[in-house]
Amino acid sequence: MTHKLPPGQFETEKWPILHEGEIYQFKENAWQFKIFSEVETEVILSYKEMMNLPKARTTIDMHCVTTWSKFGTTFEGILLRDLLSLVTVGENVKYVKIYGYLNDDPFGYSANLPLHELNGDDSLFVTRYKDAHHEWQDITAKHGYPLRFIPPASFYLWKGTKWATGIELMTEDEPGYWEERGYSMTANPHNEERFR
Ligand SMILES: Nc1nc2c(c(=O)[nH]1)N[C@H]1C(S)=C(S)[C@@H](COP(=O)(O)O)O[C@H]1N2
Ligand SMILES: [Mo]
Repeated sequence: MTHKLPPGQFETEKWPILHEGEIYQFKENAWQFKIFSEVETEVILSYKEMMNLPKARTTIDMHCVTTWSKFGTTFEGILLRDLLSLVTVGENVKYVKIYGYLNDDPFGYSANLPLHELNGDDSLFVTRYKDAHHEWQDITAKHGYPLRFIPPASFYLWKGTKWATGIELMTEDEPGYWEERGYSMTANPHNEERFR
């Protein structure tokens, strides 16, 4: 695999930790994941139902807007396209918003993304990872346990919602948490799309 360092980034072997609010404390009974809005019938999954879905593995480079890039982390998780196969997506849906916890609010954090760029093998809600310094292990609480979205490498990492709780299907692009605060809607690190 060829690793390309985007402009203005430096490579780190560590995996820094960045987020707003408290680290979410997982309680299985209270946890659920919702796929909603422009769908025929919305779906709510329990933790067990989520974990019983097929798992995929992919190696993805991460690029954080604070200028670090981490190459070659291998993730295991549930492909976004497999989750969307559980619903009938409205025909005019072009964008998604991926929600996660901010403190006690399960929908307090969000990030918007174009759906057509999330159909690949590099678009998954991860549960485990492995890198040069770690054997296979669960995603830690700080990185988003029990379920965390990792975006394709063509997006900055703020599009990777930790403590993920749902996918909203949308016909129009709508800003998420950081996008409302001035960050880029498209967020391609190779074009250095940091701000809007
Ligand atoms: N729920 C939630 N997800 C989040 C955030 C957050 O504040 N809350 N921060 C985002 C930002 S700005 C970054 S850079 C990455 C950092 O991921 P990491 O701490 O695993 O490196 O998480 C993203 N996902
Ligand atoms: Mo960030």
